[in-house]
Amino acid sequence: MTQALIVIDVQNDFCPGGALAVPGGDEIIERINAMLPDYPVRVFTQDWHPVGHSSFASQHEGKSPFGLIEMPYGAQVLWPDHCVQGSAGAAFHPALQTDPADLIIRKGFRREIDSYSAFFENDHSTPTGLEGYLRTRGVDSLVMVGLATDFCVNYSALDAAHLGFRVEVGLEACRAIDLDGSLAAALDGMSDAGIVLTDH
Ligand code: VGL
Ligand code: ZN
Repeated sequence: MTQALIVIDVQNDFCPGGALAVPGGDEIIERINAMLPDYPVRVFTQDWHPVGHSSFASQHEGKSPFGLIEMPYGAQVLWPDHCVQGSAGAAFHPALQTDPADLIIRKGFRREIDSYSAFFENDHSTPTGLEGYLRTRGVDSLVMVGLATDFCVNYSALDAAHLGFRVEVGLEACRAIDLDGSLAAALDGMSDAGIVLTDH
């Protein structure tokens, strides 16, 4: 078994003071740094949106952040402008050790489509390429940590499980946005999909 650590979106905008701050988002960083040496394969993701991305409430007249709209691919939560390509908010948190990353994968770079998952964009069919990278490196088991538990970690873990990887989510190294019960729903959904939720 070859196990990869997948570190999801530990970026300034998802940490306190950021544009889409996840409560306690920076509290997980020391734990993630300490986990890195234990894994032979280490992948980091970065939410990486162009200016004017369609998931930004600012692009939809009369809409506010955390509202919902219908996109061609289904319902989409609207967000404050965040993780704009090249901005300070899109950078990794400065306390995160990034040198050990084998691969950094960016997602959400197509203006018309959001991408929560590290594997597929929100249409559930456009691949990011991460599956091929992991398979060609012989990875069959994943440990996922990062931000946010109920969005990008959740969708990444579900896609990975559907693709046939063994998946663990280290909940102590994740923090949630928790919009209208989204954390409880995500935990239930991950358990139902056979994802192992641990105290890492
Ligand atoms: C995320 C909302 C919008 C995440 C990314 O990383 O969980 N959430 N973009
Ligand atoms: Zn985003």
